[in-house]
Amino acid sequence: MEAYRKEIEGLEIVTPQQLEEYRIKFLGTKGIVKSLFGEMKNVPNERKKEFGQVLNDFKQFAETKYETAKEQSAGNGQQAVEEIDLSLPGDAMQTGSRHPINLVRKRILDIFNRLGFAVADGPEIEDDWHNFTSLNLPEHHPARDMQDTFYIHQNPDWLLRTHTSNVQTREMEKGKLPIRIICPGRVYRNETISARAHCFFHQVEGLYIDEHVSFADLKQTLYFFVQELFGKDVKVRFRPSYFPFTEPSAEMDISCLICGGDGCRVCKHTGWVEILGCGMVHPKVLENCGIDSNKYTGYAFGMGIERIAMLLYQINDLRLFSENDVRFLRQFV
Ligand code: 2NL
Repeated sequence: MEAYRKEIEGLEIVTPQQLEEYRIKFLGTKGIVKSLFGEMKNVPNERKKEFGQVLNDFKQFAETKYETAKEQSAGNGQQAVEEIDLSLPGDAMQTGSRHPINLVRKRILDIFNRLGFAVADGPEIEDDWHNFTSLNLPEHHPARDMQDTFYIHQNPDWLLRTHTSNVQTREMEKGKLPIRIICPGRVYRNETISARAHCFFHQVEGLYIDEHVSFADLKQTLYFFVQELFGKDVKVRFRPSYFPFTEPSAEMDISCLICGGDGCRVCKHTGWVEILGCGMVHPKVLENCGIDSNKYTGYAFGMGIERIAMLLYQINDLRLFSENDVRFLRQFV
């Protein structure tokens, strides 16, 4: 016991691990104190009292050492806690950023809002009439092939809309004129996914119907729009085109933002980039939606938001918009 006392006195217990080792060695169920008590049975009866006292003293001694060391190491821990400076600034929270498609959509809508266009929306799951037939795209029309889409299994009349024109046909059917709306939304096409095509993308379409609406109104409105979006120096040109729902139809190009019209990869060395399609609403479309085409005329246009975002931010792969890679998304404010 004397030897153990010396050993204990000389021990330096600092870490919780050392404390636990000490406890197991001296005070544990198979520890030294326990085993010394086990010796009691070998002590003659007349000396048991004396031996018991010495043993109890030793036990007390060993326990005191444990308690003191425990308090000290707890004290060390306490000190460590107090060293944390609560007045320091915290870890910065990661804030998100807006998706480039949303940023561009907002810019487009803001411009048309200022021209008096109201935002309208409608269903992404649409029936054949509102997506195709009412827009002068009857069942076997070849232009339907270019807008091959996804059909809903349970009902062959239902499909994922291929453009946001369904919003406009629904608005026309309501019978309230004039109409001046801008329609943003997600649309679907059955396309093989690549850098330039995806099975879904985002569109903004506009529609203006009133008495005496002319192609000149269309040109001036779109010219104002691109000047607001791309800057006053932008040039425009209209090329004749074909859409089943407009007549006449045109595609609008702007002077290339990258090379200023000198020719580069973005404009394929033409100096021009296509940004939207447009035209005068086909009389048949007006009649399909219950509007008197002798009294009313209108223009319509449509553009892909991805395409405009790619031009504005010089993005060369459409897939980046839907991959949700934060290294890409973080770059837009
Ligand atoms: C494009 C071309 C266009 C329209 C969309 C439209 C809608 C109605 C009636 C007539 Cl309800 N036209 N929309 C017209 C011309 C072109 O979009 O390239 N979009 C990405």
